[in-house]
Amino acid sequence: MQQVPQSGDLKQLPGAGCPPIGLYPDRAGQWEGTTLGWGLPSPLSTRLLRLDHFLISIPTAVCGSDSTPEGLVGPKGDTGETGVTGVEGPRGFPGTPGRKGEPGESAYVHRSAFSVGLESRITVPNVPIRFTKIFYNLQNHYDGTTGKFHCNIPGLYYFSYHITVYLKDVKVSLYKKDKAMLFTYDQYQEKNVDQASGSVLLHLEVGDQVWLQVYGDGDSYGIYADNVNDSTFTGFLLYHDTN
Ligand SMILES: [Ca+2]
Repeated sequence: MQQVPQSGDLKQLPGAGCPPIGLYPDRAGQWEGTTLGWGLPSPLSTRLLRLDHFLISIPTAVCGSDSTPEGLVGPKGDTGETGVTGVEGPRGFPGTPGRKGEPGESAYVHRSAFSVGLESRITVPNVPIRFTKIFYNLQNHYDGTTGKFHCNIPGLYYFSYHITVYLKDVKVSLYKKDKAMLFTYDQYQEKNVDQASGSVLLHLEVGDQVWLQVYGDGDSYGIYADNVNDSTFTGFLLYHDTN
C-alpha cells in the first residue's frame, strides 16, 4: 500500500549530477513538484508546477545527466540565414611532387627536302628530266644523275615545279613509281615567254621515286633553260608517318 506523503516531506529524485528537487504533497495528498532554490531557473519551476503529478513517474525528465529537464521534441525550425564568409585561412604547405611522366616522342627531327633547277634544254621525251642546278639537297634524297627523288622517310610530301616556256609548247608530267600523277600542258604564244607550273601532295613509302618528264611524242620540248631563267623542281617532307 502506497504511503501517502505528508506535507513538508522532502524527496530527492535520482539522477547523476542532479540537483535535488523538492516534492511537496498538496493538500489532496498528490505530489506537486517545485524547486527549492537550488539554482534552477524560474521558467523551469513554472514548468514543473504545471506538470503536476506527472513528475513522480518520470524523474529523469525532471533531472537529466546535464541537470536540465528535457521537454517534448518540438517541430524543426526554419533554416537560418547564411552566415558571413569567414576569413581566408593561412596558406597550406607545398604538396608532394607528382609522378614522373611517360617518355615522349623521339627528339630526332625527320628532314627531307630538295630544290633544283634546269641548266640545259630538254631534247628527249619520256625520260626523267635531270635538274642539275642544286639549290638545296642536304640529305641527298634527290639524285642529280637520274633526276629522281628517292623517299627515305615515309610520310606526306609536297612537290612543285615552275617551268619557263619558250619557242615551243610544254607537256610535263610528275611521276611517282612509274605512274604519271600530274599533267601540265602549256601552249607557247608567238614572240612571248610563258610559264607553266604544278604542285601536289603525295604520300610516299620508303623507296618510292618521284620525278618530272616530258610526255607525248610531239614537239613539246619548250622547257627553257639558261643561267638566269630557271625552271625549278622542289619537294619536301611535310609530315612523317608516326606508326
Ligand atoms: Ca601559254
